[in-house]
Amino acid sequence: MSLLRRVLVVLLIAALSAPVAVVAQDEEEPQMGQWEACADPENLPEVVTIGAIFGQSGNISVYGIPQSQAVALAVNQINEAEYLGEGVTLEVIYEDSAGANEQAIAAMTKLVEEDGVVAVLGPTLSSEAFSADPIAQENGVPVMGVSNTAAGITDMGEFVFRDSLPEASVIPGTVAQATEIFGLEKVGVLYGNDDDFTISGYDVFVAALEENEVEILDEATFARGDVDFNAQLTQLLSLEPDALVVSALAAEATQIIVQARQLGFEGPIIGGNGFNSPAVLANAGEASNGVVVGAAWNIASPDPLSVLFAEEYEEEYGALPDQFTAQAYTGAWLMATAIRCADSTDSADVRDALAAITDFPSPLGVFSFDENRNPVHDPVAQIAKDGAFAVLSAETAGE
Ligand code: 1QQ
Repeated sequence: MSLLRRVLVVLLIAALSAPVAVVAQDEEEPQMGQWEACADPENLPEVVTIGAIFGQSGNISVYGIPQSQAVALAVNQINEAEYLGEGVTLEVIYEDSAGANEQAIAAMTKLVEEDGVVAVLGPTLSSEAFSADPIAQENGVPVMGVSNTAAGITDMGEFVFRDSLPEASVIPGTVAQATEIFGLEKVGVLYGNDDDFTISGYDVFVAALEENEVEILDEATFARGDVDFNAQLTQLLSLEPDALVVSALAAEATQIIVQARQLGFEGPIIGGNGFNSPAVLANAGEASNGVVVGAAWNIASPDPLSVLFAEEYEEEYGALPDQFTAQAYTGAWLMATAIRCADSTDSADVRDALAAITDFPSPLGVFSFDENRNPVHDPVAQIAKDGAFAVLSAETAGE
């Protein structure tokens, strides 16, 4: 919160409660890192190093660059607050996975076996995680996905965590809400069949559509890197679906939205997590109006730590944060908290401390891991309106 706003809020509270104004002064400002479940650390070395693997080049960089920025913001705050103890600095070695499994494997191998990092954040894609995380698991180094949403990620082992809600925790609610608001009866389904996340999202969509008694008129597939979806879309739209349901990463999602509108489709386009980048809306332009997607976070969240994060992120980078940044920022704080509570750079101790985190206040809400190291909190359904994600309702959907 800016100083001015802070002052205004305090003045307002004081004015509204004059006889007990002292209460307002005592009230704590919302701030990260006030989770008091463990004592101040005393045994950490001057420099504690973790790794971060994000797709910072190529098509995936619309996710990976904001993720790196969000981690950097968190780490600056962690160091400023001396969260790991007096004179202790948290350092991050960033590696670019470029959306490529081989590159993710090379990055994880370097971080774990050469750099000797305490823990790793990332990699960006579920496919990369399935390739690279076994290296962390075998070496006993905790790894936390901050955007992996495919089924089975944490089944790789007890050192594998994620703070990103899986598609299975997000899509069913989105489909149920969209079905009700738009009165969906029949849809066409389009998905990438060469990526773990897009396949997993497809599986969850099919189950959710069945659950809501929405008929799947037909399905079509594509591969990562495809740019022309006219054949698949022409076929699906010839069946006159009420909505298109799409599981795709950002680059393909953008073209699918644009080309579906060019072919005259005006109905809702329901996407999975790949649609959650503002770059999809910006690059698709007006065509993105009516895109529906479930998320782990929306900027409209009234949670004080979410409001604060959005302000701080915007101030630092001159752009609004998105769901991926909220998850990456929270992930960095969670990992720092585990190191702080372990008061040790032993990876097994950090793993245990991470698994023990419950009710941690964060921009994602009050955060806990379940017994399988997956996040527990509520998702939010959104609709794209004039280039931004609004919370989905009959009103925002214009129905
Ligand atoms: C995954 C995803 C992507 C959309 C991350 C950017 O959810 O690969 O699991």
